[in-house]
Amino acid sequence: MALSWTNIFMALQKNNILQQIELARANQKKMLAILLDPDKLNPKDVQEKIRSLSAFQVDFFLVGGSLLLTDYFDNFIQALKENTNLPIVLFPGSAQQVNKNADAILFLQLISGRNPDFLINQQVQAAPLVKQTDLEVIPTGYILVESGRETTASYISNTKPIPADKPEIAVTTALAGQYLGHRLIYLDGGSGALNPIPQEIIKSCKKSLDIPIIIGGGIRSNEQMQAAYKAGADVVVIGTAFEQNTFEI
Ligand code: 1GP
Repeated sequence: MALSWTNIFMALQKNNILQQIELARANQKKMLAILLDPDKLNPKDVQEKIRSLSAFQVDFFLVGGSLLLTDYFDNFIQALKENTNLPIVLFPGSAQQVNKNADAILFLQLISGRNPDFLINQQVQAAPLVKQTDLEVIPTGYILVESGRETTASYISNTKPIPADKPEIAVTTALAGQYLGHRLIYLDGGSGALNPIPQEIIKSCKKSLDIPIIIGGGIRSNEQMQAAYKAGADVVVIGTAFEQNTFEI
């Protein structure tokens, strides 16, 4: 089959997700990513879910979760691919969640924690699996911030999130991530967080960092999303509110 320019352009786009995020940041364009957790959405419901998102300007999908309770991760990615042309980016809770059929992977290091398993062990397990794929690998400093109650992410990772009223710890951690070579910083309150990441934390990180910032966890309304953008988020991630169809416009 001859490749059309549209196909070539789409392929180029898919292999340059980091570049797209950096370009958007340089042009002060804000991005929206939707997190789909295979534990919470059946592959047969993917089509309907994608349809329900058509009113939103979604830039890419994140797929993953702290746990993996189901055995249809692969089918889930397939179902998603069949229903969208947007990039599919893995957001793995562990090395088990590497999948060759996605477009990219956030190669996460949980730098807010002091658990060697999520600082280096999971990455060592994942590296040979990633090597066998064509996934775009995006080194990402992942920072959990306290968000009102213990989240699955902090419980499962056995790490303490950064206190919500300590922006200076968030900034120094994020800066360390940047100097370690991470290309993105993801500040996360955790899925279903009671409170989104405080604006003070986003603002302080924005002021100090030269790399894009992703903000997620507990964003349930357009107002909260705009507040995160205004404070300096380059990408906002929404999972639970779209999963439960409760996002307030
Ligand atoms: C969780 O940042 C994501 O890791 C999304 O959080 O599910 O609370 O939107 P929510």
